[in-house]
Amino acid sequence: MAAKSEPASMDRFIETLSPLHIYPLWRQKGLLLRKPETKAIPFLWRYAPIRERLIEAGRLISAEEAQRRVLILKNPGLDGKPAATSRLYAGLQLVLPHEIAPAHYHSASAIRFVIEGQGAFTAVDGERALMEPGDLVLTAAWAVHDHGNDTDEPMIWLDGLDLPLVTGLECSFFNEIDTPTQKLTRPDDVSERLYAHGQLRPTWVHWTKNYSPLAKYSWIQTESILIDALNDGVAGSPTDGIIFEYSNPITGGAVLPTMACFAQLLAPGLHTEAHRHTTSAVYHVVQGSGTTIIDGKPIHWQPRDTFALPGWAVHEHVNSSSEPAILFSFTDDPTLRALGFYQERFEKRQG
Ligand code: GTQ
Repeated sequence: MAAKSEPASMDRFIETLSPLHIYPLWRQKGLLLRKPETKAIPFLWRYAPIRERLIEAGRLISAEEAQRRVLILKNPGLDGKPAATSRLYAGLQLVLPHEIAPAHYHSASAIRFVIEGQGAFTAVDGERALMEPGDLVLTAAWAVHDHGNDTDEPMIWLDGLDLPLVTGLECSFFNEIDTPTQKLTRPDDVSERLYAHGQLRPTWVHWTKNYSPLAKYSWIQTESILIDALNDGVAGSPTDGIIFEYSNPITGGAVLPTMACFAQLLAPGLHTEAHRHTTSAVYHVVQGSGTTIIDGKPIHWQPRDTFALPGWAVHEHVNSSSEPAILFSFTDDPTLRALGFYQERFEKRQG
């Protein structure tokens, strides 16, 4: 009878393979996993202590010298990698009064969600987007962008980038341009006036780029959409409450090819159903307080905190307060959907 290989002879066999740089698939660990695994952990970054360090960084280095004065939110599970989840980067950026963060471009795509300050700008595609708290500003891959603050107050925002994905795919490019600021070719906030209403398309613009032509999604509009839905008694999604995706007004799809953005309102007393999806997310608290239970770990959040949801982690949101809570989030959803890797499962609630 043909016996199975003896373990000892198998081990001897395997030893002969390494000089040839080959290895048996049947012994390979961590390759054909039955379900997604990640080293990223559910984690919350409180705003106040980070803000303090950011202001201190403002005394130590200029925006110009730093290029971008950013404190990166590093997920403690990811061995010091500059990443909030295994595919998403997040950071808090400070631009002090009368500073410039010089013009550059890169193959990574970025979103900015404004936390503090009023009236600083991001220039992108020849247009300045003037930034107010809660505004979402896009700077897509390859688009030249610079930031500036002509006001007398510091400006702080959350940066979200697809950098771990881009570097993981070994496709990172980065360049400065010759001048600290880009040439402005269009009026401030013009894309908002052309596209923010969503339903009337300017027919003379032939937008063929793979990202939204709308540079800024203003908080005034986003907030009133959420509050109107609450007042209309809309229940929204069982797992996310009243949740809207920021969309590309041309395609109706995600704002960027690699990242999607969402604004959601959790009504007072809401405890959502639990689910998990392959996408990972970074959440930022705009208003209210609550708890998101992630893989059994309660993450208690307050305004201006930021927290990470690793891919495939079971989660549910709880707003036990008597006020509505509002969360902004960005995810890697378009990347996973484009590749056919999007999966979602409904789960039993953990709390
Ligand atoms: O503002 O362009 O947090 O290029 C990381 C890389 C911000 C930016 C970051 C960047 C930027």
